[in-house]
Amino acid sequence: MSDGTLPQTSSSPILVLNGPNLNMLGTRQPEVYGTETLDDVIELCRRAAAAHGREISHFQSNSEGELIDRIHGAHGTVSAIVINPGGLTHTSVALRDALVIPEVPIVEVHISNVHAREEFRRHSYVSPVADAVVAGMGIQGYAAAIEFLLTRRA
Ligand code: DHK
Repeated sequence: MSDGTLPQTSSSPILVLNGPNLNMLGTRQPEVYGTETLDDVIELCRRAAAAHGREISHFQSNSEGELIDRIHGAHGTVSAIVINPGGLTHTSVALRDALVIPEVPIVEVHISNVHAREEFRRHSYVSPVADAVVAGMGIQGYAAAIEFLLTRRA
């Protein structure tokens, strides 16, 4: 392809993105986010995808710009995106604008039930550009998102 990206096919990896503070899973407010780590999340995602003969790629950053750069890089190279934007969910128009660029299905995941917490967590800039939203299932929500992406009917 002229832009140097790989062609996007149905066998391209699913990109799992985690935003600010999710590198602290297992340590950070375990009563809210549980005791499992980001490594556990990635392993769970790998298994969920492998059950369908598929692979994931993953990226976590505490930097909004790095996440946006990774999303730009997803154009033409991934088949879908599973994203927990962390606190950027509630603040970032720029992240929302980036997510439409790859033109792939998107599932927004929240470990906690954001609707049962502070008022400011009820608004998401990402939800309007997501195909589905998962909240309150703990880290199992990531596996549910992958299962949805790999089994849904158009
Ligand atoms: C994670 C965060 O870091 C928060 O900023 C969101 C989300 C909720 C979660 O539940 O995974 O408000």
